[in-house]
Amino acid sequence: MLNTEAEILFEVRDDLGVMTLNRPKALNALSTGMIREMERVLPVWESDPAVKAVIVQGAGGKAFCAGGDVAFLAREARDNPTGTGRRDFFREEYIVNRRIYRFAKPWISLVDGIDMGGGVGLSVHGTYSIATEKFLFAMPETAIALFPDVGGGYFLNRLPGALGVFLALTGHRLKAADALWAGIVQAYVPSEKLVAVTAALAAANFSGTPTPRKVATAVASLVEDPGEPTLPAMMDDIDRCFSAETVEEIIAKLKARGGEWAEKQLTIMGRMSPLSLKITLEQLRRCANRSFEDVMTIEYRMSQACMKPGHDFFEGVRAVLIDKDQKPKFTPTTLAEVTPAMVDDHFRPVDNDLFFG
Ligand code: QUE
Repeated sequence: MLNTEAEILFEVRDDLGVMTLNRPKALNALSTGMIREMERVLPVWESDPAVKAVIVQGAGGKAFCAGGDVAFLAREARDNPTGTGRRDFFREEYIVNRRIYRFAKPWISLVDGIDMGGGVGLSVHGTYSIATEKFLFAMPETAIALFPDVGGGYFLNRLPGALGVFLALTGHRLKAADALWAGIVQAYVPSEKLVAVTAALAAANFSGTPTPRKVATAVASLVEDPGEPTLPAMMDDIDRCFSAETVEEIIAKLKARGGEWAEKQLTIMGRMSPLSLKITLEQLRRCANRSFEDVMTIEYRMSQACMKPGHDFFEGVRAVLIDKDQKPKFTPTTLAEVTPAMVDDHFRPVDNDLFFG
């Protein structure tokens, strides 16, 4: 029986495993329960001959997935500071991210809406993502003093030029045409054609190693042109300003560049947690040329440092998601006051460290 009240739905039909994120009122933000269900069902689907590919989608027509249930994490730190919920959430989420990255069958995301933060970890590491006109991507974590996790250290480092650094530090949003240009999604299909996409995938033959090519062939007749991307005209500025060793250097380059675009990026970064900007740039540096598994170990350590009571993360969640005053009081207030020791504290081994054998 399919329980349509559940936060996440799993259904096998026409040789496909269909996973539906089902918290539409919370934009399908990921709870520990949803993640735990994934790690219960996905290993079964991975070895079940009745499942030839997995399709992931979000319920409600607005979001694929807005991220993690960060309000829960903030609540636990306040009400039960010694609780294990913050540890379990990130640990189990990253294990799922890694399962998707290594999944033995095609992992196909139908991204018909908001795809941010933790949602990106469910889509971008798979075989093939399809965006619609409702698609909206971002890694917005520096606004809540987190960092672009769920494998951000892996995929952002593989984007063209300094695009990954730009997306990580500013939380810049991409629509389908830009995400397609950047390689974050593999195809554009109008929302109204997604039913036909599922039918085409059900009719397809997937055997052997899952590759984007095999999925592309199956959906070729449904794919459309999303229009002109905006990123190509921005890439010179992005590469010039966001290729730097330090956040201060990026700020200096944007000030030297001047003009409307550079001023806008300075304003946006001025609202972010200074500590978060610095740990994020350090994350990308440390994760460059590392295996997916090494990246998840680094990010797990970072996540646990961010979950310690008193971290900027809790003020970020309060200001952006709970009180919604959009005026976080981050400490330190300035980049200059963020010491190398504060940054290094996010990269130390932790108790019950996350390693993949
Ligand atoms: C940065 C983030 C998140 C965010 C906003 C940011 C994030 C996240 C959500 C979110 C949005 C709507 C919900 C919800 C969570 O917003 O990770 O439960 O209903 O999950 O600026 O990282």
